[in-house]
Parts: sequence; structure tokens; C-alpha cells
Amino acid sequence: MNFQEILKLKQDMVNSHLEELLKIEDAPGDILDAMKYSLLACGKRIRPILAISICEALGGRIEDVLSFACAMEMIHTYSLIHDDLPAMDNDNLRRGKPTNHVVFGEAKAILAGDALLNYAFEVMLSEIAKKGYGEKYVKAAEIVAASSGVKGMIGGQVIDIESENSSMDLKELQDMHRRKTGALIEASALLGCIISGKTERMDLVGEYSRNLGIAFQIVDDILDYEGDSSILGKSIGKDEAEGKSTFVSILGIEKSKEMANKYSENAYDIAKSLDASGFLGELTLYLLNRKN
Ligand code: GRG
Repeated sequence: MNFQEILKLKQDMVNSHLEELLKIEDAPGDILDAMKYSLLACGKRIRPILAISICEALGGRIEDVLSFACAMEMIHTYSLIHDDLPAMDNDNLRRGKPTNHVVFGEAKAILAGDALLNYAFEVMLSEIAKKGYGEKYVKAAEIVAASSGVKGMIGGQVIDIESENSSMDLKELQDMHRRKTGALIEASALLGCIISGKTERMDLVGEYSRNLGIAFQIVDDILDYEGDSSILGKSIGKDEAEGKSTFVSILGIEKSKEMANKYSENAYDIAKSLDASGFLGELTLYLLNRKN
């Protein structure tokens, strides 16, 4: 099987498990519809695929990591729903569809995001309880919690909001994105490593995912500048229109591409020593060259 076929297989596996997990009984009204509307829309599933692929590459079992991996996708999707709200970015297109609040209303979209965040933790905790897993799974859940909290993604969003009317330098921008985008990517990779049992590879996995996270965000900024909204499935050019600092606004488009290449190369080199199958390396290149 080639890379694209394996990627599709993994996306399908994540999608099926998400559907299975979302068979929640006793959810009143249309909250479950609102949760599924965004969660089961066609995202790339990068974070769960990263968790699964690292775990697999280090000799772990997919069935042991799949629920944790899907929990990461729930947290990521919650962040997208909340980020799109009128009080945040006020976007009306996400994953190729009208945003959650456009369809379900603002109050329901807030609750759908909250519900996905809570459910992610319910899924991880019931996995720990069900399988009688030990300390390492608790550690994995702790890393996930920290990555989405004030030290991680929420903290990054706070920096973003507070810097709305001022420009950032490169160091400040990188710090914001290390938290806002990088933290969930790093946590996905680390949880895969922890669940594989090969914790002696944590440092290397951390370094791989931090390089990948920066490259991922630079590419996100490049696509926001010169991508195609109909392929991306979300609106573009808003950061520029609102005068927000991005890698492109600070470095220019060519230097941004050079920087994305540099961090991807770093990640690629580490991927080779983490994953003999080559999938992780190819995933790194796919994320660099993506159009959505
Ligand atoms: C509002 C709690 C809260 C957090 C906001 C992460 C974040 C902070 C907002 C998400 C929106 C955003 C612009 C993030 C930066 C890059 C990024 C994470 C893009 C979307 O991720 P992809 O490309 O999306 O993996 P898909 O749809 O493929 O899953």
C-alpha cells in the first residue's frame, strides 16, 4: 500500500471509531446533532493519526491508542467550533460547511464545543477504567489536559486575543503558536509514545512533534495567504484583513516557505529514526505540501 492508501485507511479507522463513540444515549434535544455536525465533518484527522502512527511505529497496538487518539480529535474540534464563534473569529465556513453556530445558533455551538471537550475526558477516563490501565495512561491523559489548558491551547488563544491591535515579533508569534497549535500536536505524539510503552523515546518524539507543529502552522499561514478557500473548506485572508501578525506578514511569503521547509526537514530527519516503515516521514512531507 502507498502512503495515500495508508493515510485513507487510518482516516477511515478514526472516523468509524468517532461514530461509534458518538452513540451517546440520553443526550437531550439536538446537542448530539450539533456535536456530530462538526466532529464527523471531513477534517484531516492529523492529531489522531499522529498518535496512532507514533504508537504503531514504536511497537504499540492500535486498539490501545485509538480512543485516546479520538479524544484528541474531539478537543481539536471543540477548539474549532469555539474559535469560529462571533465572540472569537466570527467565521461562517469550516470543514467545507457553514460553521456550527450558523446552523445551530450561538448558545448550542458553545454547548456542543463544551460537550466535546467533556466527552473527550469521559472517553479517556472510561478507557482507563475499562481496561484497568496503569499509571502511563493516566500520564497520557494529564498531558492531553495540560495541552488544551491555560499553559497550552487556551493560553495561546489568550495571547492571540490580547494582541489583536498590536503587532508581534517572530519570537512572540512562535510562542503563541507553540501553545495554540503546537500543544495539541505535541500531546498527540506524546500520548502515542506513552501508550506504546517506549517512554525512552519521549524526548525524540517531543522534538519531532515540535518541529512538525511549527511547520504545520507556517503552512497554515501560507495557505491563508495564497490558498484556495474552496479547497481549504474555510475562509481565508482574515488575519491579513484584520492586521493580525502571521508568519507571512512578518517574514514575507518566500521566507515563510523556507522556514516551513526547514522545520519540516528537521521533523523528517527525526521521523526516519522513529519509524522504520517511513509513514511518519511521508506524513511530514504531506503536511508540508498540503493544499487543505
Ligand atoms: C477557542 C478554545 C479555543 C481555542 C482556539 C486552536 C485554536 C485556539 C483555534 C483553532 C483555529 C485555528 C486557526 C488554529 C490554527 C491552525 C489550526 C489548528 C488549523 C486547523 O487544523 P487542521 O488543519 O483542521 O488540522 P482540520 O479541519 O483538517 O481538522
